Amino acid sequence: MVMSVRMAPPLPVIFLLMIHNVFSEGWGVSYSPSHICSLKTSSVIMSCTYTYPTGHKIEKVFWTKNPVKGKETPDLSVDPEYSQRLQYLGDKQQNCTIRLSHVTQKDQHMYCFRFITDKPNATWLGEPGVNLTVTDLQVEAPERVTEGHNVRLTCKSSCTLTDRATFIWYRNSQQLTERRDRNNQLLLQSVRREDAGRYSCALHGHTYISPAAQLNVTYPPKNVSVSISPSVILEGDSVTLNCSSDSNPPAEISWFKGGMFVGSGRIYSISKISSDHSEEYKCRSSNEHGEKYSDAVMLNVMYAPRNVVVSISGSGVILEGDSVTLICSSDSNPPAEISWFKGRMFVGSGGIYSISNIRSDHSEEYKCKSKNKHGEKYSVAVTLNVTYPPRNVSVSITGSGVIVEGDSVTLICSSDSNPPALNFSWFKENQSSAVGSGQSFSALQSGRFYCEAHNQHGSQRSDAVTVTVHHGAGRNMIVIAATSGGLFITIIIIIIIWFIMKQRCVKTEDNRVKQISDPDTYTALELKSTTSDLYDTLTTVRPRPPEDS
Ligand SMILES: *[C@@H]1O[C@H](CO)[C@@H](O)[C@H](O)[C@H]1NC(C)=O
Ligand SMILES: *[C@@H]1O[C@H](CO)[C@@H](O)[C@H](O)[C@H]1NC(C)=O
Ligand SMILES: *[C@@H]1O[C@H](CO)[C@@H](O)[C@H](O)[C@H]1NC(C)=O
Ligand SMILES: *[C@@H]1O[C@H](CO)[C@@H](O)[C@H](O)[C@H]1NC(C)=O
Ligand SMILES: *[C@@H]1O[C@H](CO)[C@@H](O)[C@H](O)[C@H]1NC(C)=O
Ligand SMILES: *[C@@H]1O[C@H](CO)[C@@H](O)[C@H](O)[C@H]1NC(C)=O
Ligand SMILES: *[C@@H]1O[C@H](CO)[C@@H](O)[C@H](O)[C@H]1NC(C)=O
Ligand SMILES: *[C@@H]1O[C@H](CO)[C@@H](O)[C@H](O)[C@H]1NC(C)=O
Ligand SMILES: *[C@@H]1O[C@H](CO)[C@@H](O)[C@H](O)[C@H]1NC(C)=O
Ligand SMILES: CC(=O)N[C@H]1CO[C@H](CO)[C@@H](O)[C@@H]1O
Repeated sequence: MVMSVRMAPPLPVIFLLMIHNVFSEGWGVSYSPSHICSLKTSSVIMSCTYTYPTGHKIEKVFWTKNPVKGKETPDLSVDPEYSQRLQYLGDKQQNCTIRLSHVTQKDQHMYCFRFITDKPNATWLGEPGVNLTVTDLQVEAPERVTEGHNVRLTCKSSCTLTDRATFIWYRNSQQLTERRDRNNQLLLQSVRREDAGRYSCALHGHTYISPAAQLNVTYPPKNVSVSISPSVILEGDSVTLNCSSDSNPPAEISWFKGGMFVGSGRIYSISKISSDHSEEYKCRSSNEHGEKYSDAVMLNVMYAPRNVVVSISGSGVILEGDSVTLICSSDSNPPAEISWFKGRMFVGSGGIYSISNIRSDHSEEYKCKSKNKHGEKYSVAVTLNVTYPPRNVSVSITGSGVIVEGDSVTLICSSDSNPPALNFSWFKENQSSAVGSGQSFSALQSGRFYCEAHNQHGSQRSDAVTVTVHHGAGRNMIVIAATSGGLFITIIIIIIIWFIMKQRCVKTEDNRVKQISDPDTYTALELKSTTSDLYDTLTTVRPRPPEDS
């Protein structure tokens, strides 16, 4: 089957062949195109026509590769490397087209058509033949590109492909549909992070896909954030701050506490946290393209109440009848609940406790309790100092029990007030001007006397007491009686006392002073009719040892 011009042909034939290869009329093979650049694994059609002088009849046609003068030109259709892949599409008249499928780089040769006619020694080799070049595809891309820049990817072939098919691009095996630039180029404008990936290219209608090329998009840090663990921080806990950021290349992390650098590395740990750490922390993430700070985090350190203090609203003096507001302040996290206690009794809750129309009996200890889920604490108790003007002003008497003529009796003014009354005025009834001042007053004459106690909030006057100087039987007697029981009772008492004294004093000749200032005593006197008992009662009420003169 192998047809060849092995035997050395006679000179005229050689001449004919050689001459006719180039010049001979009627003999020829033409290839279109004569140079084919084909993609690896694809099928190549080598279009071919041939001519020969009339009268010849084609006996044999075949293709061979890389013919060498004087050497055998084997038929490719019997070459095991080709037999499965080669298909003669032509005929035995003029069309010598073939198809070679699944081409590889090994197929890069010069392919020539040869035919033999029925005339003796008439054989023709179409030289030069088809120069087949097989190429693969390579993605040409920069190793890395910075976000925002433009980048052009090229799908490279080693020769200009004869088949002007469209290029297709893949990123991470997903076909891209947009942004194709020129025929074999992919233009990525203003590259984003998402554009990073493995790029490969292919030709439309061909199964071959290029090896992938990695496009690395670098960018400054973004999404810088701090996570805190644990999420609820109790004083004394160990706390870990974790700075996460997205950047390429990976960022360097620095930590700042209230603007001051405190450390570096992605993790920042605080052991035994105190509430002093309740400051703002932030991290900075930086790489060669830029830096970015995280939002500041407020470490929220929880702690039990402390510094629990009661304060009284308004300043200065609390006057009876005022409204008073107590404020409980405390330091805690989370905020505490406040309860109020008067003595040991719960009286209310909330940060503010109000007492309207305060009375002096509110002068008790108040304290508040501050409580959150981490603990509780009581304030120091405060005592409300409720001031009020003098009240229950009364006159009592001291001095000797026996007064001779010319002696005096001392009257003492007492009162209940806050602050205590320091200013006293003494009056004699029916006299407009004061007859004395000071807490005690010496009365020298008969009359009805009363005192008036003052403090800065006001004054009050006492009931009047009656001082009576008796001149009788060589002795003087002063009887003082309060008038609160009424003039009538006083007169009766004076008469009774005078009667008793008269009976007793006949023997003793003593001058006696009786003083009665407690109204209750008069009630007792009224009920008792036995005269001797009455005197005992009086001395019991105001025990005062009799003094002999
Ligand atoms: C040769 O044959 C092929 C396949 O049948 C055909 O595609 C081609 O057009 C023919 N060439 C000519 C010049 O007729
Ligand atoms: C085939 O083409 C290639 C590329 O153009 C060239 O390098 C090579 O020399 C050619 N081969 C022949 C036999 O002409
Ligand atoms: C970064 O932030 C952007 C915008 O806030 C968001 O869409 C994206 O999911 C974030 N990326 C990461 C990894 O958190
Ligand atoms: C820090 O946070 C990142 C994600 O935000 C996480 O993957 C990583 O495990 C964390 N590191 C630690 C030590 O918690
Ligand atoms: C991208 O480039 C940066 C900088 O050269 C490098 O640190 C990083 O590892 C690269 N990333 C990938 C996925 O190749
Ligand atoms: C004042 O007097 C009234 C009645 O006389 C009495 O009920 C009250 O207890 C007295 N107050 C004081 C503080 O002594
Ligand atoms: C109460 O207040 C008054 C006036 O401010 C003052 O004179 C007095 O000493 C106070 N009493 C006490 C117990 O603090
Ligand atoms: C005592 O009270 C009287 C009467 O209100 C007043 O005139 C006097 O100035 C007061 N004296 C003192 C020392 O407060
Ligand atoms: C003194 O005054 C009282 C009332 O304040 C009155 O009842 C009495 O009659 C007066 N006595 C004299 C002597 O004026
Ligand atoms: C010169 C030469 O090779 N001539 C040959 C042509 O073909 C005939 C028959 O095939 C041969 O006998 C000749 O020798």
